Amino acid sequence: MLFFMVPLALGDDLRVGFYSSSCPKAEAIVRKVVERNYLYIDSSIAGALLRLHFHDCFVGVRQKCCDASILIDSTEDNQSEKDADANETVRGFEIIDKAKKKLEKVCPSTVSCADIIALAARDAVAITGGPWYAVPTGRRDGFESNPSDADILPGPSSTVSHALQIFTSKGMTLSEMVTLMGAHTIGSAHCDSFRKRLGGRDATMDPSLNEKLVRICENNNSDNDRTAFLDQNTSFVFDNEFYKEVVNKRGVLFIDQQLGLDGLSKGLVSKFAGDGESFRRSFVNAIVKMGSIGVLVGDDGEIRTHCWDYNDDYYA
Ligand code: HEM
Ligand SMILES: *[C@@H]1O[C@H](CO)[C@@H](O)[C@H](O)[C@H]1NC(C)=O
Ligand SMILES: *[C@@H]1O[C@H](CO)[C@@H](O)[C@H](O)[C@H]1NC(C)=O
Ligand SMILES: *[C@@H]1O[C@H](CO)[C@@H](O)[C@H](O)[C@H]1NC(C)=O
Ligand SMILES: CC(=O)N[C@H]1CO[C@H](CO)[C@@H](O)[C@@H]1O
Repeated sequence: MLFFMVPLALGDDLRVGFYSSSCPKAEAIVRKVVERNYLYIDSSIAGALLRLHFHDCFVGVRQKCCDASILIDSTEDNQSEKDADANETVRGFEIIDKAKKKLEKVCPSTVSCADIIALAARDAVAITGGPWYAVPTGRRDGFESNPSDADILPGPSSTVSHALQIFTSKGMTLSEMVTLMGAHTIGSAHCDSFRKRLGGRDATMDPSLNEKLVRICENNNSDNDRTAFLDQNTSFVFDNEFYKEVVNKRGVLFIDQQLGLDGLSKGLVSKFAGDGESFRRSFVNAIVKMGSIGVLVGDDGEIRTHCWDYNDDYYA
Protein backbone atom coordinates (compact mmCIF):
# COMPACT_ATOMS: atom_id res chain seq x y z
CA MET A 1 0.00 0.00 0.00
CA LEU A 2 1.20 3.46 -0.79
CA PHE A 3 1.85 5.99 1.88
CA PHE A 4 1.17 9.59 1.03
CA MET A 5 2.66 12.43 2.98
CA VAL A 6 0.19 14.92 4.26
CA PRO A 7 0.92 18.12 6.10
CA LEU A 8 1.71 17.27 9.72
CA ALA A 9 -0.31 20.07 11.17
CA LEU A 10 -3.46 21.77 9.99
CA GLY A 11 -4.49 25.24 10.98
CA ASP A 12 -6.80 24.05 13.69
CA ASP A 13 -4.33 22.34 16.01
CA LEU A 14 -5.10 18.92 14.69
CA ARG A 15 -1.92 16.95 14.36
CA VAL A 16 -0.80 13.53 13.30
CA GLY A 17 0.05 11.47 16.37
CA PHE A 18 -1.98 13.56 18.81
CA TYR A 19 -2.42 10.48 21.02
CA SER A 20 1.12 9.17 20.68
CA SER A 21 1.90 9.76 24.34
CA SER A 22 -1.57 9.94 25.92
CA CYS A 23 -2.85 6.78 24.27
CA PRO A 24 -0.20 5.23 22.04
CA LYS A 25 -2.39 2.31 21.03
CA ALA A 26 -5.39 4.44 20.06
CA GLU A 27 -5.02 4.13 16.30
CA ALA A 28 -4.19 0.42 16.46
CA ILE A 29 -7.26 -0.25 18.59
CA VAL A 30 -9.58 1.50 16.17
CA ARG A 31 -7.99 -0.28 13.26
CA LYS A 32 -8.39 -3.68 14.86
CA VAL A 33 -12.07 -3.13 15.56
CA VAL A 34 -12.70 -2.01 11.98
CA GLU A 35 -10.71 -4.92 10.54
CA ARG A 36 -12.37 -7.57 12.68
CA ASN A 37 -15.84 -6.34 11.86
CA TYR A 38 -15.02 -6.04 8.18
CA LEU A 39 -13.41 -9.48 7.95
CA TYR A 40 -15.63 -11.54 10.20
CA ILE A 41 -18.95 -9.79 10.54
CA ASP A 42 -19.92 -7.49 7.68
CA SER A 43 -17.73 -6.15 4.89
CA SER A 44 -20.34 -3.52 4.06
CA ILE A 45 -19.27 -1.55 7.13
CA ALA A 46 -16.42 -0.04 5.11
CA GLY A 47 -18.79 2.08 3.05
CA ALA A 48 -20.88 2.86 6.10
CA LEU A 49 -17.91 4.20 8.08
CA LEU A 50 -16.67 6.36 5.24
CA ARG A 51 -20.10 7.90 4.80
CA LEU A 52 -20.42 8.46 8.54
CA HIS A 53 -17.30 10.63 8.43
CA PHE A 54 -18.70 12.67 5.53
CA HIS A 55 -21.99 13.31 7.32
CA ASP A 56 -20.30 14.13 10.62
CA CYS A 57 -18.06 16.65 8.91
CA PHE A 58 -20.76 18.35 6.84
CA VAL A 59 -23.42 18.70 9.50
CA GLY A 60 -22.90 21.07 12.35
CA VAL A 61 -24.31 23.88 14.40
CA ARG A 62 -22.67 27.21 13.63
CA GLN A 63 -20.08 25.50 11.45
CA LYS A 64 -19.02 23.15 14.25
CA CYS A 65 -18.58 19.95 12.34
CA CYS A 66 -16.50 16.76 12.58
CA ASP A 67 -17.61 16.73 16.22
CA ALA A 68 -19.37 13.39 16.55
CA SER A 69 -22.74 15.14 16.76
CA ILE A 70 -24.00 12.45 14.39
CA LEU A 71 -23.53 9.82 17.11
CA ILE A 72 -25.79 11.40 19.73
CA ASP A 73 -28.95 9.45 20.45
CA SER A 74 -32.26 11.25 20.61
CA THR A 75 -33.92 11.41 24.00
CA GLU A 76 -37.50 12.16 25.00
CA ASP A 77 -36.74 15.86 25.21
CA ASN A 78 -34.13 16.22 22.55
CA GLN A 79 -34.12 15.00 19.02
CA SER A 80 -30.67 14.60 17.55
CA GLU A 81 -29.18 14.47 14.07
CA LYS A 82 -30.04 10.77 13.94
CA ASP A 83 -33.69 11.77 13.62
CA ALA A 84 -33.12 13.92 10.57
CA ASP A 85 -34.81 12.84 7.36
CA ALA A 86 -31.47 13.40 5.75
CA ASN A 87 -29.81 10.84 8.02
CA GLU A 88 -30.45 8.70 4.97
CA THR A 89 -29.68 5.33 6.37
CA VAL A 90 -26.31 6.20 7.83
CA ARG A 91 -24.84 3.10 9.48
CA GLY A 92 -21.82 1.98 11.43
CA PHE A 93 -22.57 3.51 14.82
CA GLU A 94 -21.99 0.21 16.61
CA ILE A 95 -18.44 -0.02 15.27
CA ILE A 96 -17.59 3.38 16.71
CA ASP A 97 -19.14 2.31 20.03
CA LYS A 98 -17.13 -0.90 20.09
CA ALA A 99 -13.89 0.98 19.50
CA LYS A 100 -14.81 3.54 22.14
CA LYS A 101 -15.49 0.83 24.70
CA LYS A 102 -12.06 -0.68 24.13
CA LEU A 103 -10.38 2.73 24.24
CA GLU A 104 -12.08 3.67 27.50
CA LYS A 105 -10.56 0.57 29.10
CA VAL A 106 -7.04 1.38 27.98
CA CYS A 107 -7.08 5.16 28.24
CA PRO A 108 -10.24 6.54 29.82
CA SER A 109 -11.62 9.91 28.70
CA THR A 110 -8.78 10.48 26.28
CA VAL A 111 -9.78 9.69 22.70
CA SER A 112 -12.67 11.67 21.23
CA CYS A 113 -15.53 10.04 19.37
CA ALA A 114 -14.94 12.52 16.54
CA ASP A 115 -11.39 11.21 16.13
CA ILE A 116 -12.61 7.62 16.23
CA ILE A 117 -14.91 8.40 13.28
CA ALA A 118 -12.05 9.97 11.30
CA LEU A 119 -9.70 7.07 12.06
CA ALA A 120 -12.31 4.43 11.27
CA ALA A 121 -13.00 6.09 7.90
CA ARG A 122 -9.27 6.00 7.11
CA ASP A 123 -9.12 2.33 8.01
CA ALA A 124 -12.20 1.63 5.89
CA VAL A 125 -10.50 3.20 2.87
CA ALA A 126 -7.27 1.28 3.48
CA ILE A 127 -8.93 -2.07 4.10
CA THR A 128 -10.77 -1.89 0.78
CA GLY A 129 -7.54 -1.23 -1.12
CA GLY A 130 -7.47 2.54 -1.05
CA PRO A 131 -4.56 4.69 0.10
CA TRP A 132 -3.53 4.60 3.74
CA TYR A 133 -2.98 8.11 5.01
CA ALA A 134 -1.98 9.74 8.26
CA VAL A 135 -4.98 11.26 10.04
CA PRO A 136 -4.43 14.47 11.97
CA THR A 137 -6.21 14.03 15.32
CA GLY A 138 -7.11 16.11 18.36
CA ARG A 139 -10.79 16.71 17.60
CA ARG A 140 -13.11 17.20 20.58
CA ASP A 141 -16.73 16.10 20.83
CA GLY A 142 -19.50 18.66 20.51
CA PHE A 143 -22.43 19.53 22.76
CA GLU A 144 -25.11 19.95 20.14
CA SER A 145 -26.93 17.69 17.72
CA ASN A 146 -30.08 18.83 15.93
CA PRO A 147 -32.10 17.13 13.21
CA SER A 148 -32.51 20.29 11.16
CA ASP A 149 -28.75 20.76 10.82
CA ALA A 150 -28.67 17.74 8.55
CA ASP A 151 -30.78 19.64 6.02
CA ILE A 152 -27.56 20.94 4.56
CA LEU A 153 -26.67 17.55 3.11
CA PRO A 154 -27.13 17.31 -0.64
CA GLY A 155 -29.56 14.63 -1.80
CA PRO A 156 -29.09 11.96 -4.47
CA SER A 157 -30.95 14.06 -7.05
CA SER A 158 -28.86 17.19 -6.51
CA THR A 159 -27.26 18.89 -9.47
CA VAL A 160 -23.53 19.42 -9.55
CA SER A 161 -23.89 23.15 -9.04
CA HIS A 162 -26.19 22.70 -6.04
CA ALA A 163 -23.81 20.20 -4.46
CA LEU A 164 -20.94 22.56 -5.20
CA GLN A 165 -22.64 25.40 -3.32
CA ILE A 166 -22.78 23.19 -0.25
CA PHE A 167 -19.19 22.04 -0.57
CA THR A 168 -18.06 25.62 -1.12
CA SER A 169 -19.91 26.71 2.00
CA LYS A 170 -17.73 24.22 3.88
CA GLY A 171 -14.56 25.57 2.28
CA MET A 172 -14.19 22.68 -0.14
CA THR A 173 -13.38 23.22 -3.83
CA LEU A 174 -14.97 21.76 -6.95
CA SER A 175 -12.08 19.39 -7.52
CA GLU A 176 -12.15 18.29 -3.88
CA MET A 177 -15.85 17.58 -4.26
CA VAL A 178 -15.41 15.50 -7.40
CA THR A 179 -12.56 13.68 -5.67
CA LEU A 180 -14.53 12.93 -2.51
CA MET A 181 -17.47 11.62 -4.51
CA GLY A 182 -15.04 8.93 -5.62
CA ALA A 183 -15.87 7.46 -2.20
CA HIS A 184 -18.86 6.02 -4.05
CA THR A 185 -16.40 3.43 -5.34
CA ILE A 186 -17.48 1.39 -2.30
CA GLY A 187 -20.82 0.98 -0.61
CA SER A 188 -24.38 0.86 -1.71
CA ALA A 189 -27.59 2.84 -2.07
CA HIS A 190 -31.20 1.96 -1.30
CA CYS A 191 -33.62 1.79 -4.21
CA ASP A 192 -35.40 4.90 -2.95
CA SER A 193 -32.22 6.87 -3.64
CA PHE A 194 -32.38 6.20 -7.40
CA ARG A 195 -35.81 4.71 -8.17
CA LYS A 196 -36.91 7.89 -9.95
CA ARG A 197 -34.32 7.27 -12.65
CA LEU A 198 -35.50 3.78 -13.56
CA GLY A 199 -37.69 2.47 -16.35
CA GLY A 200 -36.42 4.77 -19.05
CA ARG A 201 -37.19 7.94 -17.14
CA ASP A 202 -33.55 8.97 -17.21
CA ALA A 203 -31.93 8.67 -20.61
CA THR A 204 -28.50 9.30 -19.15
CA MET A 205 -28.49 5.77 -17.71
CA ASP A 206 -27.00 2.87 -19.65
CA PRO A 207 -29.96 0.61 -20.59
CA SER A 208 -28.33 -2.53 -19.28
CA LEU A 209 -27.71 -0.88 -15.92
CA ASN A 210 -31.33 0.25 -15.90
CA GLU A 211 -32.47 -3.31 -16.51
CA LYS A 212 -30.34 -4.61 -13.69
CA LEU A 213 -31.49 -1.97 -11.22
CA VAL A 214 -35.13 -2.49 -12.16
CA ARG A 215 -34.69 -6.18 -11.33
CA ILE A 216 -33.11 -5.34 -7.98
CA CYS A 217 -35.76 -2.82 -7.05
CA GLU A 218 -38.90 -4.57 -8.26
CA ASN A 219 -40.78 -6.88 -5.94
CA ASN A 220 -39.76 -4.50 -3.24
CA ASN A 221 -41.64 -5.00 -0.03
CA SER A 222 -41.98 -1.24 0.42
CA ASP A 223 -39.52 -1.42 3.32
CA ASN A 224 -36.94 0.12 1.05
CA ASP A 225 -34.50 -2.56 2.08
CA ARG A 226 -33.16 -3.39 -1.38
CA THR A 227 -29.79 -1.92 -2.26
CA ALA A 228 -27.49 -1.68 -5.25
CA PHE A 229 -23.77 -1.07 -5.33
CA LEU A 230 -22.75 2.47 -6.18
CA ASP A 231 -19.82 1.11 -8.20
CA GLN A 232 -21.29 -1.70 -10.23
CA ASN A 233 -17.97 -3.14 -11.34
CA THR A 234 -15.52 -3.40 -8.43
CA SER A 235 -18.06 -2.81 -5.67
CA PHE A 236 -15.85 -3.73 -2.73
CA VAL A 237 -12.61 -2.17 -3.95
CA PHE A 238 -11.55 1.39 -3.31
CA ASP A 239 -10.31 2.29 -6.80
CA ASN A 240 -11.13 4.61 -9.70
CA GLU A 241 -13.65 2.25 -11.31
CA PHE A 242 -16.44 4.50 -10.06
CA TYR A 243 -15.30 7.20 -12.48
CA LYS A 244 -15.02 4.72 -15.35
CA GLU A 245 -18.55 3.56 -14.66
CA VAL A 246 -19.76 7.16 -14.71
CA VAL A 247 -18.01 7.75 -18.04
CA ASN A 248 -19.89 4.70 -19.33
CA LYS A 249 -23.26 6.09 -18.16
CA ARG A 250 -23.30 3.60 -15.33
CA GLY A 251 -23.55 5.95 -12.36
CA VAL A 252 -26.30 4.74 -10.02
CA LEU A 253 -27.28 8.01 -8.34
CA PHE A 254 -28.40 10.98 -10.42
CA ILE A 255 -25.70 13.14 -8.85
CA ASP A 256 -23.03 10.56 -9.69
CA GLN A 257 -24.04 10.49 -13.34
CA GLN A 258 -24.26 14.27 -13.43
CA LEU A 259 -20.62 14.48 -12.40
CA GLY A 260 -19.75 12.90 -15.72
CA LEU A 261 -22.06 15.13 -17.75
CA ASP A 262 -21.88 18.56 -16.18
CA GLY A 263 -19.30 20.83 -17.76
CA LEU A 264 -18.08 21.78 -14.30
CA SER A 265 -16.97 18.29 -13.38
CA LYS A 266 -16.72 16.04 -16.42
CA GLY A 267 -13.10 16.90 -17.15
CA LEU A 268 -12.02 15.73 -13.71
CA VAL A 269 -14.14 12.61 -13.98
CA SER A 270 -12.37 11.64 -17.22
CA LYS A 271 -9.04 12.44 -15.67
CA PHE A 272 -9.64 10.22 -12.64
CA ALA A 273 -11.14 7.50 -14.84
CA GLY A 274 -7.85 7.39 -16.70
CA ASP A 275 -5.47 7.90 -13.81
CA GLY A 276 -6.06 5.94 -10.63
CA GLU A 277 -2.89 7.23 -8.99
CA SER A 278 -3.91 10.82 -9.33
CA PHE A 279 -7.30 9.96 -7.82
CA ARG A 280 -5.61 8.32 -4.82
CA ARG A 281 -3.36 11.30 -4.24
CA SER A 282 -6.19 13.79 -4.54
CA PHE A 283 -8.42 11.71 -2.31
CA VAL A 284 -5.93 11.76 0.55
CA ASN A 285 -5.60 15.52 0.45
CA ALA A 286 -9.34 16.07 0.11
CA ILE A 287 -10.41 13.76 2.91
CA VAL A 288 -7.82 15.11 5.32
CA LYS A 289 -9.15 18.58 4.54
CA MET A 290 -12.75 17.42 4.96
CA GLY A 291 -11.76 15.99 8.33
CA SER A 292 -10.74 19.42 9.55
CA ILE A 293 -14.00 21.23 8.79
CA GLY A 294 -15.13 23.18 11.84
CA VAL A 295 -13.33 20.98 14.35
CA LEU A 296 -13.40 21.67 18.07
CA VAL A 297 -9.92 21.61 19.59
CA GLY A 298 -8.07 22.53 22.77
CA ASP A 299 -10.51 23.18 25.61
CA ASP A 300 -13.62 23.33 23.40
CA GLY A 301 -16.15 20.53 23.57
CA GLU A 302 -15.37 17.45 25.60
CA ILE A 303 -14.13 13.89 25.37
CA ARG A 304 -17.29 11.82 25.65
CA THR A 305 -17.16 8.59 27.60
CA HIS A 306 -20.09 7.18 25.62
CA CYS A 307 -20.29 8.30 22.03
CA TRP A 308 -24.09 8.36 22.00
CA ASP A 309 -24.49 10.73 24.95
CA TYR A 310 -22.97 13.90 26.33
CA ASN A 311 -21.02 13.40 29.57
CA ASP A 312 -23.10 13.63 32.73
CA ASP A 313 -21.23 16.60 34.05
CA TYR A 314 -22.43 18.58 31.08
CA TYR A 315 -25.96 18.38 32.41
CA ALA A 316 -24.92 18.82 36.06
C1 HEM B 1 -22.99 15.68 -3.30
C2 HEM B 1 -22.49 14.89 -2.39
C3 HEM B 1 -23.05 13.53 -2.05
C4 HEM B 1 -24.30 13.03 -2.21
C5 HEM B 1 -25.52 13.71 -2.80
C6 HEM B 1 -24.27 11.67 -1.72
C7 HEM B 1 -25.36 10.84 -1.69
C8 HEM B 1 -25.35 9.54 -1.26
C9 HEM B 1 -26.49 8.66 -1.24
C10 HEM B 1 -27.90 9.05 -1.64
C11 HEM B 1 -26.07 7.45 -0.81
C12 HEM B 1 -26.93 6.19 -0.65
C13 HEM B 1 -27.66 6.20 0.67
C14 HEM B 1 -28.64 5.07 0.74
O1 HEM B 1 -29.48 4.98 -0.13
O2 HEM B 1 -28.55 4.26 1.69
C15 HEM B 1 -24.66 7.55 -0.55
C16 HEM B 1 -23.89 6.53 -0.09
C17 HEM B 1 -22.55 6.67 0.22
N1 HEM B 1 -21.83 7.84 0.21
FE1 HEM B 1 -22.39 9.57 -0.59
N2 HEM B 1 -23.03 11.38 -1.28
C18 HEM B 1 -22.25 12.49 -1.45
C19 HEM B 1 -20.92 12.63 -1.08
C20 HEM B 1 -20.19 11.67 -0.42
C21 HEM B 1 -18.89 11.89 0.16
C22 HEM B 1 -18.15 13.22 0.13
C23 HEM B 1 -18.50 10.71 0.71
C24 HEM B 1 -17.25 10.38 1.47
C25 HEM B 1 -16.14 11.01 1.40
C26 HEM B 1 -19.57 9.76 0.46
C27 HEM B 1 -19.52 8.44 0.81
C28 HEM B 1 -20.56 7.55 0.62
C29 HEM B 1 -20.43 6.12 0.86
C30 HEM B 1 -19.17 5.39 1.26
C31 HEM B 1 -21.70 5.56 0.63
C32 HEM B 1 -22.12 4.11 0.81
C33 HEM B 1 -22.75 3.97 2.18
C34 HEM B 1 -23.11 2.56 2.57
O3 HEM B 1 -22.70 1.61 1.92
O4 HEM B 1 -23.82 2.44 3.58
N3 HEM B 1 -20.58 10.38 -0.20
N4 HEM B 1 -24.25 8.84 -0.82
C1 LIG C 1 -32.47 19.70 25.08
O1 LIG C 1 -33.70 20.33 24.91
C2 LIG C 1 -33.92 21.39 25.81
C3 LIG C 1 -35.33 21.91 25.61
O2 LIG C 1 -35.88 21.45 24.42
C4 LIG C 1 -32.86 22.48 25.55
O3 LIG C 1 -33.04 23.56 26.47
C5 LIG C 1 -31.49 21.88 25.76
O4 LIG C 1 -30.50 22.81 25.41
C6 LIG C 1 -31.32 20.66 24.90
N1 LIG C 1 -30.07 20.03 25.21
C7 LIG C 1 -29.17 19.74 24.32
C8 LIG C 1 -27.96 19.06 24.86
O5 LIG C 1 -29.28 19.95 23.14
C1 LIG D 1 -33.22 8.21 10.56
O1 LIG D 1 -34.43 8.93 10.65
C2 LIG D 1 -35.58 8.14 10.62
C3 LIG D 1 -36.78 9.05 10.70
O2 LIG D 1 -36.65 10.09 9.79
C4 LIG D 1 -35.58 7.15 11.78
O3 LIG D 1 -36.69 6.29 11.69
C5 LIG D 1 -34.29 6.33 11.76
O4 LIG D 1 -34.24 5.49 12.88
C6 LIG D 1 -33.09 7.25 11.73
N1 LIG D 1 -31.86 6.48 11.63
C7 LIG D 1 -31.04 6.33 12.67
C8 LIG D 1 -29.83 5.55 12.40
O5 LIG D 1 -31.25 6.82 13.76
C1 LIG E 1 -14.11 -3.83 -14.29
O1 LIG E 1 -12.92 -3.60 -13.58
C2 LIG E 1 -11.83 -4.39 -13.99
C3 LIG E 1 -10.70 -4.12 -13.02
O2 LIG E 1 -10.37 -2.77 -12.98
C4 LIG E 1 -11.48 -4.04 -15.44
O3 LIG E 1 -10.41 -4.83 -15.88
C5 LIG E 1 -12.72 -4.29 -16.32
O4 LIG E 1 -12.47 -3.84 -17.62
C6 LIG E 1 -13.93 -3.56 -15.76
N1 LIG E 1 -15.11 -4.00 -16.48
C7 LIG E 1 -15.97 -3.15 -17.02
C8 LIG E 1 -17.15 -3.77 -17.67
O5 LIG E 1 -15.81 -1.95 -16.98
C1 LIG F 1 -43.76 -5.14 -7.02
C2 LIG F 1 -43.94 -4.10 -5.98
O1 LIG F 1 -44.34 -4.37 -4.89
N1 LIG F 1 -43.58 -2.86 -6.35
C3 LIG F 1 -43.74 -1.70 -5.49
C4 LIG F 1 -42.39 -1.12 -5.12
O2 LIG F 1 -42.53 0.08 -4.37
C5 LIG F 1 -43.23 1.11 -5.02
C6 LIG F 1 -43.25 2.32 -4.12
O3 LIG F 1 -41.99 2.60 -3.64
C7 LIG F 1 -44.64 0.65 -5.35
O4 LIG F 1 -45.31 1.65 -6.08
C8 LIG F 1 -44.57 -0.64 -6.17
O5 LIG F 1 -45.88 -1.13 -6.37
